Amino acid sequence: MTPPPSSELLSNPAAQTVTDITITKNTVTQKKSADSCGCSTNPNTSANLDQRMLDRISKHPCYSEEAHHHYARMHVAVAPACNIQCNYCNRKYDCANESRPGVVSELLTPEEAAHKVLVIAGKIPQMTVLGIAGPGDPLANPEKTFRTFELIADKAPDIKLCLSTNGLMLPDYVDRIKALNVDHVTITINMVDPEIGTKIYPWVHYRRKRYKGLEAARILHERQMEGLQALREADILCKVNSVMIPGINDEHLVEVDRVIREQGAFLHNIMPLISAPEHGTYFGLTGQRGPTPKELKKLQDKCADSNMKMMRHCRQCRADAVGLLGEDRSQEFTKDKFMEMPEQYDLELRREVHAGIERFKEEIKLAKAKVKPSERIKNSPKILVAVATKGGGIVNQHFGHAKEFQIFEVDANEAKFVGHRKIDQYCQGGYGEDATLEYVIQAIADCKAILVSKVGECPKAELREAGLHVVEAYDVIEKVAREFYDQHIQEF
Ligand code: CLF
Ligand code: SF4
Repeated sequence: MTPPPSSELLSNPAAQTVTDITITKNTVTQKKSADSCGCSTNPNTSANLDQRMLDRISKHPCYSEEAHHHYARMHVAVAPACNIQCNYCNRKYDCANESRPGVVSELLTPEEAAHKVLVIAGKIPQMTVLGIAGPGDPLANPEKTFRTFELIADKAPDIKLCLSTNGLMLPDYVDRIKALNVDHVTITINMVDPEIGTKIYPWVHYRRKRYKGLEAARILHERQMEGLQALREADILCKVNSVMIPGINDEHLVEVDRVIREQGAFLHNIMPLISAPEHGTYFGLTGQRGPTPKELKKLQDKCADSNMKMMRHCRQCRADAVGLLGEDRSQEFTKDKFMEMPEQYDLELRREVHAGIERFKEEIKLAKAKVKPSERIKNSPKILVAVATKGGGIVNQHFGHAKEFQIFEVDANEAKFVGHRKIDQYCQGGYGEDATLEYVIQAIADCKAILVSKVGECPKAELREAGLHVVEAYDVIEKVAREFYDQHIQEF
């Protein structure tokens, strides 16, 4: 065993906010300091990717499922305007192509944004990616977007730059994106058939003119395809986001998946439509529903079968998100707070922290390898388990503190991340809420077990009564999940 990375992280005061990781012979423990609080065709396994590609994605929490357990991203909300209208978007809120509807971010100037990045780069050294994803479209605000990237590239050279766009203006800016060394670009593509596009986009504003109906959808489609091709020619990694809208584009997304794969997209992220009347969107007001988790997984599985790399760990984060994908630390860094904080960017320290994380990842890999059978077992039944984790790839969260469960599909060969379920936190001020527990049980009703670091006797009894096995452990997720599977295989 290599020495625990925690010793080096904790010996440096500037690293006190990072996750404190300790790994011993059979047990992994992970604590937070006081300050801190996938794929069936898995794109992120070394078997599928060459070394150069692995280096490009290994610290990007969205492009690598493995990285999302360890590395964080942040967004800066510098791009207010948009040039199209999506029926799932209300302009009062953030761009719903990369965000949950109903979320409002604080707008920043490029200089304020650069200051925020340099503050957070010191406080959260495992933050490796800066994304611009709204609140409107980054390329409808090119000067603010590119000025922000320039400032960061100059002052924080190890931070990867990332942007997410609807694609309308992308072909015009690929050269500039390349020149700034932005290696990751997301395009939201909801259709490759403009007829279907007319049900999603009422208008686009292109070259000083507003287009409606079929013409609008056709322009958007052509520009998205042109942009995707230009990214491929420029060797920039492209992820495609698609919003799954039942009855409108759900079946069609299989075709979208095929086309974007042919056009060279690296990763496909199919996200559920989130729709409610209170969001004030067209779909919300007309009663358009979003997909169930089961419908979403079925579509993702179908597309993954076609060999497309499929992202399943997206959290539809806000345009000012900060932290690991499953956590939201944006409220610790509101404008009134971060403008008072000093910049603490320290490249050497960041490199040390990342080296510690990489060593920790190796330890996890070894622990996973130990529970893998020497030969692949065919046709073993698959089950789902729900995991409470604060990150690091470890079962390390108390049941009552979880705000989401990671869902793993387990069989006799492996435990594979397949998604997450958001829930309301059960424990509120030291007391559990019965109504919340009922809702939590519903959210994971299709799982066979729940893996947690600890759970109180009352909720444990109710979880068991609802048919769930309750496993209390503090160890590598895949190890706990696989051991549970082997012990209970007769039941599946
Ligand atoms: Fe941000 Fe998007 Fe870059 Fe990631 S988010 S701009 S690629 S750094 Fe990630 Fe958030 Fe999902 Fe986006 S989890 S909404 S996919
Ligand atoms: Fe809203 Fe984003 Fe669509 Fe623009 S691209 S309308 S900001 S969801």
